[in-house]
Amino acid sequence: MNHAFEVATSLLASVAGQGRGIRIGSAGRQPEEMLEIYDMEGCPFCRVVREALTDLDIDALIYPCPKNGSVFRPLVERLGGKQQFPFLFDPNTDEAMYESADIVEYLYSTYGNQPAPQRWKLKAMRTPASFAASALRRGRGVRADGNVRQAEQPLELFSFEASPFARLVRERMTELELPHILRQVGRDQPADWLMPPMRRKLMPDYQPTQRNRQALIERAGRVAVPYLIDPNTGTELFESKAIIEYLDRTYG
Ligand SMILES: N[C@@H](CCC(=O)N[C@@H](CS)C(=O)NCC(=O)O)C(=O)O
Repeated sequence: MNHAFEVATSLLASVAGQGRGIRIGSAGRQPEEMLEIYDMEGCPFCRVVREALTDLDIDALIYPCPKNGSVFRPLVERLGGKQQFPFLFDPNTDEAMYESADIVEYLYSTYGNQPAPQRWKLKAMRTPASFAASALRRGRGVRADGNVRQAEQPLELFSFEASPFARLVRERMTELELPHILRQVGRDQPADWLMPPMRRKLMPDYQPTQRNRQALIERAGRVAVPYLIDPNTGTELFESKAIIEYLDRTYG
């Protein structure tokens, strides 16, 4: 499928998201040990949880559980009793739970020190918007590809939930059942809103304030999303198209 077309429908899906999953608005305390989330990129309920993670600026270990997937699905059943997604396990408190609304509330009260903001609570708006985003992506990031090579160590993806480019990579990682650390690169200052090429021209001395943006500058010399680190092969790269091609070549 044409990459530009995929980016366009992914952008429409971000518009459907009503602005959630772009900026950091409720950052509180970071979990000491990484939260574990069993999810599917294309699941509307899972999306709402990932939007909250961007708002709270919390990184998480994602275990993709696409339909027909055989890698992490059985684990969820062992941990929680059924195959339903999203499913959260917090190793800091030993809390485990299903239900996106409960997970969102738990994340805000435990790590944001406040109740979930209204835009996560208004179910009548939040849920149809998330379904619309999934519909626009026509079932991508929901079904396992089968015949995949497993990654021994989790990959790392620098992403924010509403990035149309990062979404395409997350979809592929779900289909390939690749566990990954989702590093939040949400926006927390006006300069973060400029597209990277324009920012390089207009603001050569751009200094990000967000921790993962600073880490990206240090590691890769610039901030652009998505950025993939694969510790299994020592590969690191920018650009959604190149990343998807790399994932297909290496794990597909
Ligand atoms: N009320 C639940 C609904 C969760 C739900 O229905 N998730 C679907 C995926 S979108 C699911 O787990 N389906 C079972 C499966 O994929 O096997 C929530 O908000 O978390």
